[in-house]
Amino acid sequence: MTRVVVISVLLFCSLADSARIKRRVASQRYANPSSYSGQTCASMDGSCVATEGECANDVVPGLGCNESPLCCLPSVLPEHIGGLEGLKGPIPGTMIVGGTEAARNRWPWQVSLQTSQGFHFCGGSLLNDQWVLTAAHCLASRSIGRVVLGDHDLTTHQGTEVIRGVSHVVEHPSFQNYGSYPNDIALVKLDTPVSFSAAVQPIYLSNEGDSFNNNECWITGWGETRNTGDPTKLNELVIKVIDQQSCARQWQPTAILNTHICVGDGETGACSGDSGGPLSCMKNGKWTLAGVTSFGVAGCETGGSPDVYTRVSMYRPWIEYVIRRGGRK
Ligand SMILES: [Ca+2]
Repeated sequence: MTRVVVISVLLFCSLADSARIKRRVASQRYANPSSYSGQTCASMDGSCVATEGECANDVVPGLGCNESPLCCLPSVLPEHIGGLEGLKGPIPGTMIVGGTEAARNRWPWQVSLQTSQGFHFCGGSLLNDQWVLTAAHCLASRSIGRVVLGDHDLTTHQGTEVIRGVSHVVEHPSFQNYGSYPNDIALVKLDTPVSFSAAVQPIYLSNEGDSFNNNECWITGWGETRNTGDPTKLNELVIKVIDQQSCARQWQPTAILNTHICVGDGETGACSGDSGGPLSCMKNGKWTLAGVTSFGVAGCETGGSPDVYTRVSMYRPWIEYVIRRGGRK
């Protein structure tokens, strides 16, 4: 147990080319309107929006929109993004060992929890227009000064960022900040709701009983890369969910609880600064939040010990209860 440390960061790993290209295509869909020939807003399950602000950075001007609407805002759900072969994504982030820099705003539910001075210390996931899910241990030693949504490069302003303060923080009442960090989950209520855009979208919450062992899953974050990448940019890693028994064997059997979900091989995965961020899995055609980054082995690049995430599906009743009560105790 002495090797257990809280993760506050993630790395990224290489993925199958096909998956990478597919995702890149999805994330590039706003960048090159001329490549949408033959597409309509409706065929992308999009909607025409009539105010210029809603179009910002989502430039698919007039695609299937008549008269006053300015642009089409395509659905961000990946199942609607087929048929755009030929678009090329950004150059892969070759500096990241086994991983890559995420395409901009590919993970629009990813948020950065920062101090009031703008120091990123943890990630989180947007659940609706005012609530973010993160890890309770993120809040044990720091308080959130601001929540940044819609970001990619923490060092530059790209125009998609949305910044909010915090009105409520609700840690799970049974969280323990030691051992294997049971119930490492917390909810953060933004001081004012956000509007959704291509860069800011919620992720579906997993249901009780959901399993993700055979799903496409990714982890993301601005955490340490151990000199394998640039942590000022959002990094991503496709990662395999490890079955509970194997994970318990590789850790200590008592360390892995049924409220945990394990991923990866320990060589690549989460690291300091990634804590609280999402394990996003494709389930029934929707990106679904399967886990919250909790802990791993110190040093991060340690084979044989999967990263351990809080299994979100086990907490759905608690999450709904807290949100329904608006954060009141
Ligand atoms: Ca930025």
